[in-house]
This record gives sequence, C-alpha cells and structure tokens, in this order.
Amino acid sequence: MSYLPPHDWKRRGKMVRKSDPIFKDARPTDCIIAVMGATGTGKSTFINRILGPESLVRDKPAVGHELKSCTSQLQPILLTPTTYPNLPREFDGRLIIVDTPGFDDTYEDDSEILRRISVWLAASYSDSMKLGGMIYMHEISQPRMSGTARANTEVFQKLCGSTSMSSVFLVTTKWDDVDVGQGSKREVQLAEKYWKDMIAGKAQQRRFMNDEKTGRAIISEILDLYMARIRGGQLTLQIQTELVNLQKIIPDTEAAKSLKHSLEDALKAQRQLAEDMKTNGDGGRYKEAQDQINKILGELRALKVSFPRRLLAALGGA
Ligand SMILES: Nc1nc2c(ncn2[C@@H]2O[C@H](COP(=O)(O)OP(=O)(O)OP(=O)(O)O)[C@@H](O)[C@H]2O)c(=O)[nH]1
Ligand SMILES: [Mg+2]
Repeated sequence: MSYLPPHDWKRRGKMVRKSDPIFKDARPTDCIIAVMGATGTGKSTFINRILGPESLVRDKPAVGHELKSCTSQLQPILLTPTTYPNLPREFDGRLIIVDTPGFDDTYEDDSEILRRISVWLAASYSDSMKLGGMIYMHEISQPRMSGTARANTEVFQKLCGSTSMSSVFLVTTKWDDVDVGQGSKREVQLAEKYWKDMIAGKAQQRRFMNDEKTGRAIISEILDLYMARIRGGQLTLQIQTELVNLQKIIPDTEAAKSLKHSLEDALKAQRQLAEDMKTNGDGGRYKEAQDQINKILGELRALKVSFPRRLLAALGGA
C-alpha cells in the first residue's frame, strides 16, 4: 500500500473530493459554514429549518428520532439563490452549510469524528474555499454540563483557535424542552463559566427556537460578518493552519491534544470506579467499567503518533 503523507493536502483533498461532490467544483468564492456539536443537539434539525419546507435542496440532512446517533459523515449542503432565496443580494458565491457528525456518537469514537471533520476542513482550505463561520450547538434542556459536554467544548475551541472566535456562534437548542427562566439561567452560566474564554474572544451566543426565523437570522449574521471580512482578510481555523500551513499530523494538533487530556481524565475516573466495584464485589458494574476502560484505551491508541509516522511526516513522507 503506498504511503500518503499526512500533510499532502493536494492528494488527500483529491481523496475527499472523490467521495464528496462539493469538491468537484470548488471555488475561491465558496463560503463554508460548519455546524458542530454533540450528537442529538439538533444540528441536522437546524439545517432543515433554515432550508424551509419548500426547499429545492434534494439531499436534506436526516434527523435522528432514536436514541442512537444519526449523521455519521460530513454532509455539505450547497445553497444558491435558487435553493436559498434568503442569500443577501451582494453575496455572489455559493453558500455551503456543512452538517457534521456529533461528538459522543453511538458508533464512532470522538477521535474518528475529529479526524473526519479535520480532514474535510483542511481539504476545503487547501482548495481555497473560504470559511464563513462556525456554529457550535448545545442543548439548553441539559440540566448539567456533563464531563463529555465540557470536553467537547474544549476540543471545538482548540479546533477553531482564539483568532477565529469572532466568527463562532454558540447556539443553544431545545428551548421548548425547558422553562425559559431556567434556560436563561443556564445560558448565563454557560457564558460565565464554560464558554467564558470563547465569549471573551468575541464568540456570540444565540438561541435557536427550532424555527426558520431564528435559524436564518444566525446564517444572515454570519454572512454579514463574512462579507465585511472579505476585504479585510480570510478566516482560518487553528486546525487548518496546523494541518495545511504547519504540516502537522492530526494527533499533534491542539484539538487532538485536548481530546487526549480529557480521555486520560476519563480513564483515571473509570479505573477508580472499577477498583471500587471490585472491592464491593459488584461483578456486573465492574465488567461495565472494564469495557469503558478498554474503549478509552483504544481511543488513546488512535491518538498516539508512532515514531516512524512522525519521522515520515517530518521528511515530507519520503
Ligand atoms: N423538542 C425539541 N426537539 C428537537 C429540537 N431540535 C432537535 N430536536 C430533536 O432532537 C433529535 C436529534 O436531532 P438531530 O437534528 O438529528 O440532531 P443532530 O445534532 O443532527 O444529531 P447527530 O446527527 O446524531 O449528531 C431529533 O429527534 C429532533 O427532532 C428542538 O428544538 N426541540
Ligand atoms: Mg445530524
């Protein structure tokens, strides 16, 4: 099998292109908005709402109605004035909204989700497509910020990097599942605690009320920022700079390092739990904890860089 250098984005981009028709005709005037967030937060629902029921877009993203995750591959949706009449008149490119598989997926490890998203973003950047903005979705109906939700936020933050925060929209969803007063309190808590750094970097917090109006308003805001920026300079995510310009390999990126740290923390907690279960003679839960430990160890292995791979990357894959 021939070795494909990790940072050879011309060739890697071609591979992504083969499986993704959007790249066949990539243009420097293409504007990308990526929608990210944990599984089930409502990313695909958001995209369907902004398209509207009359939309001429053929491949609308599927919405999950079971407990398991739904979107497993990145799905770019191409919008032109015909398929999305809401595009501002001055906007003369194509808008590409990318639905992404959520972290915390039922079937795939977070490391694999991160890899798919990173590869797509790097390929689009190396094809000169422009980034309009990033949307990160979070369920306001969640009573507590779980450890995984916190870790996902950190990975997202590292993927974007501090210089692109003013084009990040932190969007809360499922407002109909929560008392508005309660939701407002959680919103403040998110801003003051978990999203503090992103908001200090000028990320914007918005509510999506599961309708066309609030969804389209967020897209319009991003497009306004994008058009104001066209003359001032391009938006580049930290992961794009790391992979394409600095030629790092994915495990060496800040996003992957953040994921590694959270997995190491989870491993420590599971090992302690397994120890307690063993002491208490709780065989069933001990086995569950062991399974979790093995799963985390597998993910950590996927994020490890072997010395030969590191050397090959340094040598440009020679
Ligand atoms: N009550 C309520 N349910 C919602 C809302 N948005 C999405 N849902 C439901 O939440 C579930 C998951 O929605 P999806 O849009 O598939 O979520 P996703 O983020 O795309 O999930 P993955 O593809 O698995 O990453 C579906 O049953 C939706 O109908 C909302 O605002 N309110
Ligand atoms: Mg989805």
